[in-house]
Amino acid sequence: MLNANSPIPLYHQLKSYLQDLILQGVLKPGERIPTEKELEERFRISRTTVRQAIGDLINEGLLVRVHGKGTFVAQPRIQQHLGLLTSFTQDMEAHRRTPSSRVLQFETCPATPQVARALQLKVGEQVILLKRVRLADEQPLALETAHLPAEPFRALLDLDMRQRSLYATLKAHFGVEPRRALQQMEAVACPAEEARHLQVSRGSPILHIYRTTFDQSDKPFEFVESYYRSDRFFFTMEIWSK
Ligand code: 16G
Repeated sequence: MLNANSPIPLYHQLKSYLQDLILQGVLKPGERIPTEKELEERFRISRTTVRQAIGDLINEGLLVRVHGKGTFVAQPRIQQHLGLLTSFTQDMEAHRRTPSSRVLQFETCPATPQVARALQLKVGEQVILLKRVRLADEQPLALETAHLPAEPFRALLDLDMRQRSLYATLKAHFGVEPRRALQQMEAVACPAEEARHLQVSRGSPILHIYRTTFDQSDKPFEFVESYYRSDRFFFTMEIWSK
């Protein structure tokens, strides 16, 4: 199957072969791929060649290595369009995943300078803090800490936010809908507490996002700090020339 006389390096041929098996669904998400030794013997190639091909596929996010267990086909990542203002629930439903949340904190607290600036409040004014681990099919994908002005949203605190969409609830109970958002995104090394909630290794790359969302009257109604698993999401956007 691999051709030693081809100008295409052997590691690249093996990589393309494995890539095709994954993209065609022959190797399924979560399935263990053959060991380095098995690939070496099957294709009569060196261990270095096998390692190079597998290493590339790990770096590209198609495979994941689990220490002591082997190398597995990665779960397909969720595509998020950066030009569309959607909720976590809508994103998951679009990918036929079942969303849920683990509520870590849901209470009022005084606005910090950062929160006050984003929500156009005074420092120390009461805000609702809602900290949730966001899951899809029971798997943690993101950690979100939302702040909303306590007035007019105080009645939110009586609701169980484990199975609810915040945006759908704001619309149903308060007539508030997101119209635009300012979003900032950076890659960081995952801090310890966030790593524990998201079941990733501490220090692994993660997306740190800030979003301020504005309603129909262009009033900011939420300021959210999120950590999104970079092994579970990728982002697309449409860009235009000047
Ligand atoms: C998204 C938003 C977050 C919003 C949440 C509402 C990002 C980075 N964040 O996750 O700001 O609070 O959706 O989701 O996209 P929900 O309506 O499902 O609760």
